[in-house]
Amino acid sequence: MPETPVIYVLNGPNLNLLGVREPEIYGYETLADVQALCEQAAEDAKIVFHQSNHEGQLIDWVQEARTQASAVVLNPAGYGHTSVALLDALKSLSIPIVECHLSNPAARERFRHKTYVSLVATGVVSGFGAHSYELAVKAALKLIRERAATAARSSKA
Ligand code: CA2
Repeated sequence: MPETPVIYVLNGPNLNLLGVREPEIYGYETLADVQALCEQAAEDAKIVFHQSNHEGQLIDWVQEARTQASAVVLNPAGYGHTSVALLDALKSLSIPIVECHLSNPAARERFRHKTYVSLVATGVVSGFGAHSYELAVKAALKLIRERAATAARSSKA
């Protein structure tokens, strides 16, 4: 684990439109507002925050997180419901993955009820708008600290 914990917060397609369209579903905060909330929630950890509309770019960042991050918070957006390739990339990680959604996909159309990401996520936060990200970053921090404590205990034993 890097000395300063690093949390990758990755955002999938169309989330660059946040706060601009469909505020009744996704809220009025922009993606820049969401980034600021994540940075506030991160305490001593560093946030690396990215958004892309391209599947391959998201996969490249997941692969980068293998060596650069202590945890990943991921809102895969539409790719969560479709991308086996993103799932395969996530499977290569041995750090916590927190899946995050602004809306509650389980309360929406049937095709949103399942994501591939959930198969490998440690946990999922959904339905709280931009606050979902704060909760997800807090959850990631807790998981990072628990892992560090476990590693310290086993190195003493
Ligand atoms: O609730 C979420 O965070 C979602 O991941 C958002 C995805 C959707 O496909 C998932 O089922 C649930 C859609 C992201 C689209 O973002 C927009 C934001 C503003 C305006 C239009 C789209």
